[in-house]
Amino acid sequence: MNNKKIAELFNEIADMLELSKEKRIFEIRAYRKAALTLESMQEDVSDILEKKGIDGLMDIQGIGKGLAEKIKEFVSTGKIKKYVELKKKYPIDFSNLTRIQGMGAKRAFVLYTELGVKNIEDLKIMVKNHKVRELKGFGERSEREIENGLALLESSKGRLLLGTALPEAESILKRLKASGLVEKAELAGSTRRMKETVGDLDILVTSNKPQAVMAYVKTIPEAESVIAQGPTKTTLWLKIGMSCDIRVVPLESFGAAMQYFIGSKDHNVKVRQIAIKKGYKLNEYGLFDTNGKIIANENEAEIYKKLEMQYPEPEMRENRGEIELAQEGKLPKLVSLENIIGDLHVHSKHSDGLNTIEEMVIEAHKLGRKYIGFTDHSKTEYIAHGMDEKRFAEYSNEIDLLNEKFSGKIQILKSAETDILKDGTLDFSNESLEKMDYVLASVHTNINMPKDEMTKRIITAIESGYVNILGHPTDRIINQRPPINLDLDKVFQAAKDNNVIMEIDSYPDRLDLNDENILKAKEYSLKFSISTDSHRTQHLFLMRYGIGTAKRGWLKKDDIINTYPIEKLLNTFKK
Ligand code: DGT
Ligand code: CA
Ligand code: CA
Ligand code: ZN
Repeated sequence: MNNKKIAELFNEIADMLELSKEKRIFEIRAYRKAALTLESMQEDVSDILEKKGIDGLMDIQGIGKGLAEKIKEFVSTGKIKKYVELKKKYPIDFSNLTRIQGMGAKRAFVLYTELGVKNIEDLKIMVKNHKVRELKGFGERSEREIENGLALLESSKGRLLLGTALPEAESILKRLKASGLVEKAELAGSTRRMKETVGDLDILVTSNKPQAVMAYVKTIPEAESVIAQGPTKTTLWLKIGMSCDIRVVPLESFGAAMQYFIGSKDHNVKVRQIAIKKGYKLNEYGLFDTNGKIIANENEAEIYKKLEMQYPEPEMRENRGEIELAQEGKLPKLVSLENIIGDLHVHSKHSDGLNTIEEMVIEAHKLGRKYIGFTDHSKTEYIAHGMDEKRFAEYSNEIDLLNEKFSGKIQILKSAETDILKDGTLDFSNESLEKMDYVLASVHTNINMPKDEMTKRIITAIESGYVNILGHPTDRIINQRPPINLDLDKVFQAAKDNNVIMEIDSYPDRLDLNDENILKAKEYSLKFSISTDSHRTQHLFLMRYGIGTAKRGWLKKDDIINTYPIEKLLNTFKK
């Protein structure tokens, strides 16, 4: 994918422009917006250029002539001249440094001019020697926060978001299938299990020309280099910054190979023990009896069947109790994307979204959604252009009018992502809250509170009698920001007592609640809302990541309120 790389360059150009004396706000914004668009685009810009030329690029919302030319420049030369020039002046690794929570381009620049910090490694040394705390505007607390940020970056090393890995894997699979060299091509590994972060991609294919497949995979545009190659396995280094194992396996043992390479390793170890207890042997070539006779190999489901187990969906395969359930025939029937008929966390231009309410509604309708709930931000989120009471009234009127216009097609629900303030009160008057079809409430500010205070703050909101859904309950950002300090048991109990629903935010760097917390919340018989937290039309497609997470948390259709028809949905909001 060129898109990711160009998005990264555009963001860095914006960083560097922010540092220049003449503040070109519009230019900076244009780069940032284009970067966001590129990140969420399905089609690679090189394909668009090939098919429709530069005009095709200019058809993309937020990309004008100047930026389209820069994209073209990158695709044909691998460089953007403007970036190279700016970089001479600012030889700083902004894209990694700004991944640290609270570190913008300006702070990174101060660290560079004062301490010569160019990259993460330099920063580590300066933090270790306590040089950062001595800088004006930093201090001991900032230094500690940077230290925590560095640790988080370290622990996530090399693991990319599922939202980056899955589209990349799909584009490689598509190419393989189109090559005419393979019969089957399937995704395995953690990506297939929809794990929130991915170490490397694992792809299995069958082919009667393994040599040709191995020669072909070296040439795909996603590949940067070849790490290792044998007669049936190639490991590529991909441009997006991760490796990819591609294996050619025999058609007759494809099922066994899938069972093995989907993993997880812990799941496999346990399944193999079950095979041994039955007097069998299980490996990536098949399930065999003591004489080496094949019991099952071509079909994955058949292997589980012969082991007297139900077939566990890949998302469940973590050895968290699914194997025992499969043996007892008690696996839950998991929710699927097709069950989802609405989306209850969507932003528009009324706060920090890119599109109008109507544009979002039209796209949701095309996706087959029966209802869509708007949740623009409240006033405390001033950076996100949050709404005060007056602007909420205007927004409310617009929703009423659009409901008439789209009547019979899709229902528009009125809500707001209402900040939970420091003391647990909500960021709208009761009068406005009462006008909403439901209230989504989230924590966005003062996120470093101690555990008991934070728990009390959220429980106060839950007990207000107004809150229906708790938005991204732990407020973590994967690889960037740890979860807030929360006694989840207390929060879940309060939510149960007050009929408050837990959100599963599908945005790939959130996935909040995560799989483990969903399993915990299930013990309290809570209900869930899987939402996209969309800020533009393309984000409405992110639902599948929330579904993957929900499946990893063993959720069924009935656990999830946005599978309900509208009447039942509105009933669940009644207090
Ligand atoms: P990742 O790449 O760290 O996100 O996680 P996975 O699960 O994709 O792990 P990976 O790529 O090392 O291996 C893919 C699958 O292959 C893994 O899920 C299970 C299987 N596998 C790998 N190594 C072993 C092993 O030593 N024993 C068993 N039973 N299975 C293994
Ligand atoms: Ca893997
Ligand atoms: Ca692997
Ligand atoms: Zn939010």
